[in-house]
Amino acid sequence: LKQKGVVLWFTGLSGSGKSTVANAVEKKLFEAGRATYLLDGDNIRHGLNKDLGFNTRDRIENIRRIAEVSKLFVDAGIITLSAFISPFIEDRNNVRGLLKDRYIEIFVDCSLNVCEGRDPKGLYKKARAREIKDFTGIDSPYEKPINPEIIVRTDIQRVDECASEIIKYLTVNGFI
Ligand code: GGZ
Repeated sequence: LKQKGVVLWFTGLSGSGKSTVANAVEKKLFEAGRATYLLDGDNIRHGLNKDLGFNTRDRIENIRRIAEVSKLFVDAGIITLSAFISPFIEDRNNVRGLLKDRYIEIFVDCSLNVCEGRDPKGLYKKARAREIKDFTGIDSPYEKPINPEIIVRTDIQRVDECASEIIKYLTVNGFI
């Protein structure tokens, strides 16, 4: 009896906590004995998508490829956690269209102010100084989700609360 796969699609600003929350969810799923895989900038933008940058065209192609890879993992029955800014509504809707009922959108909501205050890699500082261009939230847009399945607020909730909320959604809706 094969487990049904699903993608947990984390969208939000740089520094919002997508990877952090996704890692916490993955840990809980691992403890529950579920097969998971986490896709994020570290394993995608340094490999498969290393030919892509951050202009609009490249971001669209980045998300398109990630959606296709996510679908392969989902077809293999794996709970796939994909954590990318994915700033455009149209692109996220295309992912939803590809994954159908196997797509769960999670808006990792955190104000630009708080994300910029965290600035773990100093990228916001560089973007403000015009040392890097097309930075999301500064000189490139982020379109907030309109009807995400789940919203977590990392500026007011602890990581563990966010992760628990997501696990609860998966349980209540029969995904796990
Ligand atoms: C946004 C950028 C940029 C620009 C480099 N804009 O916080 P991080 O560092 O670790 O995560 C960000 C990551 C965003 O890549 P994604 O593949 O998630 O973006 S998208 O879905 O929009 O294609 C950030 C870093 O790459 N980074 N330059 N200009 N983030």
